[in-house]
Amino acid sequence: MHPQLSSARLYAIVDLGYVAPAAAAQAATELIAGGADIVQLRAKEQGEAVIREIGGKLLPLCRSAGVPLVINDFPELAAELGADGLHLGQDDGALEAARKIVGGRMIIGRSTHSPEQARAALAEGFDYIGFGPLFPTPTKLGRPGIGLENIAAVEREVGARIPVFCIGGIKRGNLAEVTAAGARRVVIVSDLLQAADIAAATREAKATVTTP
Ligand code: 3NM
Repeated sequence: MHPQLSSARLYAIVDLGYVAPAAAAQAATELIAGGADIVQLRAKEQGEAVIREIGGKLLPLCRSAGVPLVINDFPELAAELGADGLHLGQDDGALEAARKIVGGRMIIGRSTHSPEQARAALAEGFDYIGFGPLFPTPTKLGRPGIGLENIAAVEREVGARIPVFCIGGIKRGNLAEVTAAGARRVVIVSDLLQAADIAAATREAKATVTTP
C-alpha cells in the first residue's frame, strides 16, 4: 500500500463547481485544518490555465501540512506541477499511459462504479480507488447510486491491497451508516464545501470516519 495513503481516511476535494477559483486556497486550508488526509483539485468546467494556477497555490499548502495533492485528470499538468497524485475516471485512459507521463512515483487513483471495476483497477495496478457513487449526488449528475451492499466485499477483496475510498452523496448525516456498512475511508465533497464552517465540518466527518 502506498505509504502516503495507508493511514488516509478522509479524502476531500476542492471542486471548482462549489468553490470560486479565488476561494480555492482558503477552502483547502480549512479542509486541511479540519483533518483532511488527501486533497484533490477537481475542475470539470475550467481550463488548464485555471487548474495550473490554483494547483500552484494548493501545492505548498498541502506540502507544508504533509497532505498529498491529487489532480483530477490532466496527467501532463499533474507532472508539470509536481503534484503527489493523479485521479483518473473510467474514461480517462489506461494506467500505463498515464504512468508514462507522470512517472513511477506519483499516486494514481481510479474511479470505480461496481465491484467488477474495483477488482479491475486493483489488477491494473492503481494505487487507490474511489467506489461509488453510493448515493445519487448533484456533484456527479446522471449516475444512479450503487448503494451500500457491496462495500464490505470490495473492502475485503480490494481494500486489503489498496485503499478504497467510498464516494458519492456521503454527508456527515449519513456517514455512520456508510461506515457501518463496512467503509473505512471516504471522500466527501459538497457536504464539506457547502458547510458554514468548512474546518469544523471536516473535523466532525474525520472523527466519525475514524471512530472504530
Ligand atoms: N465521483 P459529493 S461521486 C466526484 O462515484 C465524484 O466516482 C464519484 O461528491 C464517483 O460528496 C462524486 O458532493 C461526487 O456527493 C462526490
